[in-house]
Amino acid sequence: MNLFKQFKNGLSRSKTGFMGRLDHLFDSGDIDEEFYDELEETLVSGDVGVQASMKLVDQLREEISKRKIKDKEDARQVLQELVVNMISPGKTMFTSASINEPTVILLIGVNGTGKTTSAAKLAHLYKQSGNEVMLVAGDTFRAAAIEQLEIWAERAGVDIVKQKSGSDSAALFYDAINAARARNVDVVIGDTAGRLHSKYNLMEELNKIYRVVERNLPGAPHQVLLVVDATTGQNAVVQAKKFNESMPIDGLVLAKLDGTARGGIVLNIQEELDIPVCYIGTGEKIEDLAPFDPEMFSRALLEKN
Ligand SMILES: Nc1nc2c(ncn2[C@@H]2O[C@H](COP(=O)(O)OP(=O)(O)OP(=O)(O)O)[C@@H](O)[C@H]2O)c(=O)[nH]1
Ligand SMILES: [Mg+2]
Repeated sequence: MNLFKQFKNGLSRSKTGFMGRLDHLFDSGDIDEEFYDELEETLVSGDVGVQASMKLVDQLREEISKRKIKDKEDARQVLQELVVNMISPGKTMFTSASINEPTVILLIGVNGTGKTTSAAKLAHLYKQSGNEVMLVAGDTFRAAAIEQLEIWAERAGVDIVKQKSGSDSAALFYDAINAARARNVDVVIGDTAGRLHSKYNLMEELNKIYRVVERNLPGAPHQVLLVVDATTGQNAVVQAKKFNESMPIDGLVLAKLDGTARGGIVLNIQEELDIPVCYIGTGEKIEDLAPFDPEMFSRALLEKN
């Protein structure tokens, strides 16, 4: 199945409500105040968020009047364009400016969002494009987490740096950077333990990892990716806010977009926090990660079913 289809399926399964309402809205009737009101409501119901929904509807109103649009299908097209414009795609295949130092990428997020799987997928992606890659088993809380990443490292055919469970994650990252230097590794991809954004101590630990990495390698971590479960919707905004306080987030990995995904959240996070989506996860296999494409996203979300 191609990526667009996968994407569209993931979004629409969730959105029988949202997408059905959109279709209904754009299929008949006039472009009048009622239409704009209902559109705003529909967008909010699709997790787009109040702020982003209002902005989109205002912009749509303006464009429709400027371009003298009468046809609803044309209006739908304009809305698609506006959604694309609202989203700035995040950086993918990140490499640091220095060729002599490794690029460090960290994956963070709440429990079970898909961090470990995404770390493995990223390792695969970077390796495929010719980089020397090292995975770091930064989730030192559970032995099973370390084993899980070991299996992935083997599948991806990349190095892994680990410590026994219970050891200090920040110290492991410090050592991993040294090991990466010694082995001429291009990209270090760090898994971390899942943590609830409301748990102060756990968030402090994340901040410690950040500081220790930066101390060993100024400028690092070069990319901090928050892994968000696309099926959870609204809560992702709160997570992003909280995690961003412990470690500045550069972008999101929207995992499980093949499931019953709530795609509107992309716009919500973009508008509220100005954090771009870098990658989307579309399955459980190592190759099921793709750079986020705003145009494709907009089409999948808004195109007529
Ligand atoms: N369908 C689907 N499943 C995914 C995707 N990404 C991860 N998963 C599944 O989600 C579950 C959790 O994934 P993990 O990578 O272990 O999540 P985690 O964030 O590392 O979890 P913790 O370490 O416990 O916090 C696993 O069963 C994965 O196979 C995805 O893009 N699509
Ligand atoms: Mg994990």
